[in-house]
Amino acid sequence: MAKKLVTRYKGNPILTKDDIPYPVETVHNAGVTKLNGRYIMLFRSHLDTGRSIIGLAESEDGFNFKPRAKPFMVPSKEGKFAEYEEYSVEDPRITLLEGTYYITYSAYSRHGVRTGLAKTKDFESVERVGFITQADYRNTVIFPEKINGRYARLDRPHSDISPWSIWISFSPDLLHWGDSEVVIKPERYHWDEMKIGPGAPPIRTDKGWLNIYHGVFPTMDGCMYRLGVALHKLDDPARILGVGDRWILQPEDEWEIVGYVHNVVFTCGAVPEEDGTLKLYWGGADRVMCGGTAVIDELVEVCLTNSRQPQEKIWRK
Ligand code: BMA
Repeated sequence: MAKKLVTRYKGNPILTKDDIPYPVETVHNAGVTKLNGRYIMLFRSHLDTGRSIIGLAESEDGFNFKPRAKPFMVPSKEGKFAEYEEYSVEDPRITLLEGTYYITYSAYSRHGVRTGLAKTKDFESVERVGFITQADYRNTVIFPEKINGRYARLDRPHSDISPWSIWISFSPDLLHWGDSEVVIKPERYHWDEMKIGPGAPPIRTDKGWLNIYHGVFPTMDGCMYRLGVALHKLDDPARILGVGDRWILQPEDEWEIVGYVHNVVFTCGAVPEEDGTLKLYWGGADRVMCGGTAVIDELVEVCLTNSRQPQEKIWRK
């Protein structure tokens, strides 16, 4: 059997709707970060309308989380934010950049889904910054530092004529983005052949930016969501050093196999630790939050020594 790259926390699931002090139907797809040594989790919850809001939970050890009494972000009632968040705010990702925590999230409305950007310094209050994509973009993750003087992000536009792929863009100010290029496409007849998208915000390692992404495979029984890894060049993240051939996590526990949407592990966050491990967080079957650990070097090694062959127009060297 292939080596297990992610060790599940024994107490999974780590957060469920029964823990939340206000009515929700699910707890899933959470971004996680650290503030003053404490772990902060922003999690998505479906309401019984089928729409989603974002809650906050805190932890000392990264696995035992206590939710706050009230949601952290609900669809805005103000101006353009009210218009474009009319239905839902979903799938938050958190990046600590120059002392501020930036939150990217999917904003759903009658106009489609686009990426919103919000910021906070303390997770007590939150300020909307703006929308940083047009419609039909999701899964936006911001790199935790400027690269060659510019901010960088990965995202995943929708497409009718190409499998949904991971793109990169750059910005002088986090609001205006451009120089976009496709960087990784799904590989045919592979575990992620149907579509891929960024998961956790990229993590800096000595050998490159570690990108933990999700990939989808269509089966006769619906889609299977798994997680994989890719490594981007440190000083030129539009270039890929390797894409792990194998998945690193797939639905195996019963709450990953059966839920609101069956057979889903979906990440929006991972926290690197000083000992060379990371804590990885994923939604199980769009219903509960799960956690685990991985050794960062092992994930990097999969990208470098067990990589897919570079293929023209699949990923760029
Ligand atoms: C994706 C997103 C995720 C969700 C996943 C599985 O398209 O909507 O939020 O976890 O599907 O349902």
